[in-house]
Amino acid sequence: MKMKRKLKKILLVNPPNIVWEGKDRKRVDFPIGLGYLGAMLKMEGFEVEGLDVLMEGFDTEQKLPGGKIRFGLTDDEIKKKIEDFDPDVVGVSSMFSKGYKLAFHMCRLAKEVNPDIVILLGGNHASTLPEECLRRSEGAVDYVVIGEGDYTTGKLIRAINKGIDISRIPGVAFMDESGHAVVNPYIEPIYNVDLLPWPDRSLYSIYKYSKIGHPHGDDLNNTPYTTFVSSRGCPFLCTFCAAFHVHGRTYRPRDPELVLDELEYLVKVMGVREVHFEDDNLTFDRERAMKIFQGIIDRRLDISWIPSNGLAFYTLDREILTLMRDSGCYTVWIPVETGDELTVKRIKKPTKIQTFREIVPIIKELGMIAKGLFMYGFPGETREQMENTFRFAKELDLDYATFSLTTPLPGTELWDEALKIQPELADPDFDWERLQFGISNLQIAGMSTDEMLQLRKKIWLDVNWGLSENEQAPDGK
Ligand code: B12
Ligand code: SF4
Repeated sequence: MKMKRKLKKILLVNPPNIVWEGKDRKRVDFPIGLGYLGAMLKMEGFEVEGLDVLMEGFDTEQKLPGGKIRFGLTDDEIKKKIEDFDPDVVGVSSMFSKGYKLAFHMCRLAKEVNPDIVILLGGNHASTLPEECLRRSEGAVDYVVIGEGDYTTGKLIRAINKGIDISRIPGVAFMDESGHAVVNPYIEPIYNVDLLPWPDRSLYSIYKYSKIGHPHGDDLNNTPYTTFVSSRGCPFLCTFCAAFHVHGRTYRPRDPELVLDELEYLVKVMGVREVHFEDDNLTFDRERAMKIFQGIIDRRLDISWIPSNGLAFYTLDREILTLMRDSGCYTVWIPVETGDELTVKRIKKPTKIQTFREIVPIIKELGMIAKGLFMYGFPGETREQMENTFRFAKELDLDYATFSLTTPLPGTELWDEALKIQPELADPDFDWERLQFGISNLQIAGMSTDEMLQLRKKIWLDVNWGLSENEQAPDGK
């Protein structure tokens, strides 16, 4: 595919999303992936603006059929923003499978404003299913950027500008002139992540996210806060996890001193008082993590922080947990997933159940909040195995626990397992909106959705509030 254009102005968009009424919570955080992309594109000489439709229109809700609510700016408001900036390229993030329709809708809106706008789609869902995104977006998406977009996006736009054959740009998928999807070879992970510019936090105001205050995990002690990434990638093979579709299986840490420089800048220049680490595995390299935590203390950054996404639990002990507490960590999200020995092995989670028994009391004793993440309803899991998880959740005596119905994400081993039990998942037009952790209506555990939800309600009320299933939880869940 060859065409010559002069593309200069790029709008990077976090599209509207859906939540399921009463079952799901609206959340929005500084979209750090787009922040990284914007920083690199600016460095490469492009004119870049950001539009976070979710953040700008957080309180704007529109009821959709089937108990869903769309939130984010309205179509007219989105179009007006696009018209005002008048971009040559609109890059849309398609991170979550369940948000795929609205990501495509966003692309269509941009084409309605100006059919000449080149539309790029990137993020986890787009990287997992590039061909499908091209097909199902019905012409609204021109190119899918697969994997880390930091270098590929600029390369692609420069190639279009120079009229270079796009099939020569790795990490890109597109429709050829005969309407066939072409998926170029994938890129290698970015091994030296220290060479990347810091995410551009002026593209989406961190102060606005702080004002909204609905972050990942709901923890927020101090504002302004921002999301932060100190490493990319996780080498483990958990069967339910989709993170590798973008970040691969190679752990790529940033130099701790450079991480601390960015943190110091955020504190001293931007006034940041809380940091949410979105690393898949913040403590994977224990010594490196300790250097970062010690550096927060030595540089007197005086922040609060949380590991919002992931910790390698087997690296934790009293020494590192004390340093975490002393450097400002106040909540530890604990990815327990299951309390059933057989299930731990089946899902390939790199932890032992006994570790949680040892670590949770230390977290609490040190004065941090211990919150547990559990999953139940794995393919073939018996009721007894689920009960093992629920009993374990009670035994751990956590400050809070969430229970997700196991939801297979595309391109994971869990998806393949679920497919064997539920062949309808192979439907090429499968509705990805169903993949929501609170309501997943996939019958992968040989139990009805209602039964699964009833179990969830019971355990939720019991573990978190000591209430029976006929009572109402104070958090409304
Ligand atoms: C932060 C996060 C969130 C935040 C998002 C906030 C935000 N706006 O950023 C919140 C809390 C909202 C969230 C919620 C959920 N999440 Co989440 N989340 C993440 C997490 C931990 C980190 C994402 C991140 O910042 N990565 C770091 C940056 C640098 O990478 P990146 O975002 O991927 O961006 C790079 C590329 O993707 C690409 N790129 C990204 N966007 C674009 C756009 C264009 C145009 C281009 C060219 C390139 C490009 O370039 C970037 C730079 O290299 C990921 C795990 C992961 N490792 O990705 C899960 C992840 C994305 N989440 C996931 C899921 C399932 C969910 C939930 C559905 C779970 C639930 N409870 O129901 C919810 C749904 C939310 C919703 N309402 O729909 C899955 C998605 C898989 C899928 N196929 O759906 C992931 C991959 C987790 C996993 N381990 O499987 N999440
Ligand atoms: S340890 Fe976490 S990030 Fe790594 S594969 Fe497992 S769930 Fe995914």
